[in-house]
Amino acid sequence: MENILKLTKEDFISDQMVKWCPGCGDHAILTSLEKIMPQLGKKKEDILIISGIGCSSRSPYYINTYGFHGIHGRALPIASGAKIANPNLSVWVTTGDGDCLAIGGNHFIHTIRRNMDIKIVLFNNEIYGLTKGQYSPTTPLGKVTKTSPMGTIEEPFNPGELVIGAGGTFFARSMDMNLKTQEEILLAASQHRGTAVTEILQNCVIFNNGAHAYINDREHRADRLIHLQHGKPMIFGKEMNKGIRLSPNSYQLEVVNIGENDITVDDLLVHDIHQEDRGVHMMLARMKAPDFPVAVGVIRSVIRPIYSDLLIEQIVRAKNSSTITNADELMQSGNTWNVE
Ligand SMILES: Cc1ncc(C[n+]2csc(CCOP(=O)(O)OP(=O)(O)O)c2C)c(N)n1
Ligand code: SF4
Repeated sequence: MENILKLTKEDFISDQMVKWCPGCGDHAILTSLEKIMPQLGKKKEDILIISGIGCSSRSPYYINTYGFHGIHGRALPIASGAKIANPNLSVWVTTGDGDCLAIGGNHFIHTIRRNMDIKIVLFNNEIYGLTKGQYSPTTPLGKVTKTSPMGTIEEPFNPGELVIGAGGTFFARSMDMNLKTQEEILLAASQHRGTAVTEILQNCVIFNNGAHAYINDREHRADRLIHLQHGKPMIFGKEMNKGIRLSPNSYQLEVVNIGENDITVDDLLVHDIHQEDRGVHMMLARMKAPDFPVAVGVIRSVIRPIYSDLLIEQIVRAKNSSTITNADELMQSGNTWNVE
């Protein structure tokens, strides 16, 4: 038998030619996934990667595990079925903002509500890449695209808000090129029992180049991103002199400068990923430029029973409380009638 402890990143590199555009953020996400796969402690045949349709959804070809390239927006029902049929599998879904939040939006919220034990990696380039630049549910309001020549007139979804609002047990966010944070987050997602959603802000160099540049350019990112870490005060900024606290007046988050108005590190919020109440996590997921830094890292990780455990328990209970022992007895039980 294969010694699972000896697997390395190279074991997960497939022989398929990667067809993403040079410079696409998907390459960095793929590298992160290949790197964390050996750390799942699973045999390759116990890892399943499922996708819908889109550039991002090509990932199952590029990772050497079992995989399934499904139809547009339908990765999550396929993944749910696989997990129920074989709860031992580590089931991953790679999906885009169009695939997951437009056509697949309904499956997304219900997968989260049920707390299916599935790891969802949401590549968010705020555009439809594969179909050449139509706007998606995360495209910012007013943005000119191929299908919004005068600017969109729709308020976009914030995926974090959607996840937490649907009762999500795990939400994390990262930037495609920040491999260290990304790997840390994907590993945390892999260890979470329940629906773990990781949103990765991904650059589509061809149809939405620079969509995340405002928060991620080298010069400004220290002031426009905050890396949240469990148990640590929420500090950020080039000089590490800014922080997030709950305003004593409005009970909303606010950015403060450490050292001004007698504010010290002790006044800042300390990040607690396990806080049951959704309030602060929701506010953290919603933070956006220019008033707030965008939060990366694990924002929420709480424990709730998972669907497949509850289902198995229920099947055992049903079997134990029934006098029916086989399919023939079942067919002959209850209301039966003859058609004459
Ligand atoms: C039922 C159906 N509707 C529409 C399409 C066309 N289609 C394929 S991929 C896609 C959007 C992909 O965008 P996204 O999920 O954001 O992924 P990206 O390509 O940006 O990674 C669309 C609309 C399809 N394949 N099937
Ligand atoms: S079209 Fe965009 S998302 Fe698709 S491979 Fe090219 S750069 Fe990446």
